[in-house]
Amino acid sequence: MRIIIIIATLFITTLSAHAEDGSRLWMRWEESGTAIVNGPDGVAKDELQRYFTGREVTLFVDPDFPDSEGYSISKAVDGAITITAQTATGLLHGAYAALRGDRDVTSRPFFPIRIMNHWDNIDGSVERGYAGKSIFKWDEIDEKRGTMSSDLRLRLTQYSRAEASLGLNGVVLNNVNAQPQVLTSAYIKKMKVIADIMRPYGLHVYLSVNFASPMLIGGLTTADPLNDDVARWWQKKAKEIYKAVPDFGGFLVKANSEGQPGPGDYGRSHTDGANMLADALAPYGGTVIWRSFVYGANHKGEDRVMQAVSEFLPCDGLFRENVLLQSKNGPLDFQPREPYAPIFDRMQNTPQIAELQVTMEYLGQGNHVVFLAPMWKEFFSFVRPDRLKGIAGVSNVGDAVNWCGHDLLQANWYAFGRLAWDPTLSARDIAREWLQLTFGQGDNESLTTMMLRSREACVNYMMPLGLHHLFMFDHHYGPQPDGFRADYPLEWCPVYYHKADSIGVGFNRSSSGTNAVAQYDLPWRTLYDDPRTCPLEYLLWFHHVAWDAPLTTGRTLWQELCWRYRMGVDEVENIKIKYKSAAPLIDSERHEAVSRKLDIMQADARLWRQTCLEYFQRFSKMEIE
Ligand code: BDP
Repeated sequence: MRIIIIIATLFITTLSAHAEDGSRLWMRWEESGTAIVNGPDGVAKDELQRYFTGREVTLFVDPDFPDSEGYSISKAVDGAITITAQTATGLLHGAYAALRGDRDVTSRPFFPIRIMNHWDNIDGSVERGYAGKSIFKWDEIDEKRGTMSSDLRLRLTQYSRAEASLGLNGVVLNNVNAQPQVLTSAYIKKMKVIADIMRPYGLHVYLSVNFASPMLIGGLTTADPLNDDVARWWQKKAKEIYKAVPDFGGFLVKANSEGQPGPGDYGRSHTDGANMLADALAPYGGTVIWRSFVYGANHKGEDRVMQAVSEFLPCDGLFRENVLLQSKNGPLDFQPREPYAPIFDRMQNTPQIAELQVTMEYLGQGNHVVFLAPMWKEFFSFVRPDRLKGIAGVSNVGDAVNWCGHDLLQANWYAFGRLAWDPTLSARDIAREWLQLTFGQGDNESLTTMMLRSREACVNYMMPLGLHHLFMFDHHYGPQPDGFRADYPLEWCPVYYHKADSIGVGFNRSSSGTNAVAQYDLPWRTLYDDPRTCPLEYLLWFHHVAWDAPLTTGRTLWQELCWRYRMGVDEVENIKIKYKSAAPLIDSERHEAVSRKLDIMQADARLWRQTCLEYFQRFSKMEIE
């Protein structure tokens, strides 16, 4: 008998351990089926009926509730709760908040646009994706019948649930480097099937579009935005799209950037291009999201970080009302640390969206643990959220069982969504909430601290003190500080960014250099301009500093550099120790998977330190301390 019990226990333990594959994300509620849920049928009701552990919930639609996506949750003395909202989507957001444990709150989203950008190609590959292939398996959608396999349907439903649980309201299904085929009738029909799955979760679908589509799939000889046939082609496309998907969100456009076509090919401006598309979408309430990530071509010799402002300032105030400008948080490209992008200061008459990268292109990709909420909070400390219309996250999701390829990186998806709903939440609160929901082990201070400090660790072991873009060409994973190729644009070469020489290191962007500081509002403009007042975090971003220059820390620049690289590596050691000691709190399956990743992170951190310091030493001729 005892043996049978032991075997049975072992069997059950194995089974439950096996279930800990990360696939349930932060939505690990057990099915209870105990609650009585009153109110309209829909996903909110279904979710609560299945998972709510209290006794009774009432869903109440109040047309006068002041926000179409928000909700309030109130609790009566007997423990029953009422969720009030104006719409089914509001009720759903309230239901997820209730499942998270929120009570007696009224909540509404801060940003009107909260959107996930997938850099997924229609062939299933994902640009800068580190979690397998795309979840949108276009090939497996039968557009004639409007069907897909039950596996795919389940996956996309789970995905929609996850986004809705965070309160997001939009998903761009495909890569900004857009394949034109996505606008063919077959793909529009496929998109309809996806949109029908997402709609009950309050999600609008958007598409990235290729500006040359009228030529590439429409048979026209031009894509000039001022050509009538071109405008008509887009109007017809818009009509076709909205017939299939009446709540289609709109187009995301990467134009005249990194080889993508755009209005510039015809001597036209960004406003000409964006406004033509905006006019096509306007009758249906659609939006054009135009990206400012543009450099090169027209800006020979201009400091790359200044080019977005130079290019877009002349357009300020000239876009149609349904055009939004989307810019990355920093002026370069998703580096571990950048100062904020001054385009948010300069474009005063254009509604803007901030683009944040949830996928870890420049942050150790699928291997390092870098919790990004502190980085995004840092951005919001410079760019006030109320100056933004929306927030977009470049997704880190793929078809990996645990969605993100790394269990701890699910936290970045979570953090992005939570900040999109409420940018005033603290990084600490988000980390704690996520840990609690994901591992269910109460408040673990050690893990919380580990996550909060991980981003600074990464900055230190990769590129401290304002250094940037020391990455290997193309894949952006490891260090390549000596990177230079005569056949590449200079803006892709690490040596262009650090400018190390026998005197010192750093890019002079002060008023005596490229004067990029002039694009910033006060007080940052003056603070950044002077190496004595420039925060150390940005020192080498804005200044070329002598190796032996004394810093406010009491160390010379060279000593500080060595010290920070060391700190970065040491912190990774700390992260490993903290994670190891949390073993009793985490199921062995996820604990081991993450531990393996931490080993890689540690080896990489050491390599970063060694490669960069040995390289810079060639110029400083000083000893690595
Ligand atoms: C860079 C990526 C590239 C993207 C580009 C973009 O390396 O893959 O296409 O940004 O944002 O960070 O358009």
